[in-house]
Amino acid sequence: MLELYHAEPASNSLKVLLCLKEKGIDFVSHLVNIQAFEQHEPQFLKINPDGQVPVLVHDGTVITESTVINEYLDQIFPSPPLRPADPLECARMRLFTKYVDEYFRPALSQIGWQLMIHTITDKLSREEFAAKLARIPREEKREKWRIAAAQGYTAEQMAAWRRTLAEGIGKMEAALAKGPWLAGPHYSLADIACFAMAAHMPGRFGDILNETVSPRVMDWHRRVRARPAVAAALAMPSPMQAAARKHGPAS
Ligand SMILES: N[C@@H](CCC(=O)N[C@@H](CS)C(=O)NCC(=O)O)C(=O)O
Repeated sequence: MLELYHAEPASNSLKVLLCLKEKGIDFVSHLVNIQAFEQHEPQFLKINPDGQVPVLVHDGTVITESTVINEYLDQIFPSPPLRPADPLECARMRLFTKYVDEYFRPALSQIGWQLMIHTITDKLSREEFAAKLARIPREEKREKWRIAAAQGYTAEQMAAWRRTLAEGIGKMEAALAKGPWLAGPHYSLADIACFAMAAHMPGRFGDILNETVSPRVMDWHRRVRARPAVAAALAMPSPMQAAARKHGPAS
């Protein structure tokens, strides 16, 4: 049996949902409301001591990290393949998934967090928030929550993260000049990783992602969005949808 612990259909959770839906795999969905700090509850920390989603549980075995989960799923359920058989195409796929994990997603996350955090923390007293912070297992996550809720990030930091997003979109634009999908001729985990991050970007980051600056990425975005698996993943229910629609994804 496959179980997925996930949050809103965006970002890292969307990455795994897109893979599961593309392969038509049945799974039990456990929604984790990260706005309500459910990811830091003792019962969730027993499943993932890092206190973050997504988490896949396959026949009782826990697998964490969205990119690792997707590669695992592609090995266990090889049809349709989402890792190219051609070694060079596969290397291109991995360069995108690595870039997303190391640069693109952290930048997007910090910006989204800053925009979203007060809708969560304003409902809490100082003491309640301090208690929530103390339960966060990962130092970088604790800092992210703390800084965004307190003084917020500086304009320079926010500008640097926006430059990273523009750089990532530039890499995608360049790749799409060479083929229909990011790694080449086949839809792959590279497209899934990048779309999971860029799904909500048109409009919200209109200066970075638009028909003039990144026409190929805009066209790719429409083609990915038109896939039935993608529509199904985006339609997954979420306790965070209302807030995400208003403020952008926070993760
Ligand atoms: N590298 C991890 C990152 C997971 C992650 O940051 N997940 C976010 C949601 S997209 C989370 O659980 N955040 C909870 C928190 O910050 O407290 C992955 O790719 O799975």
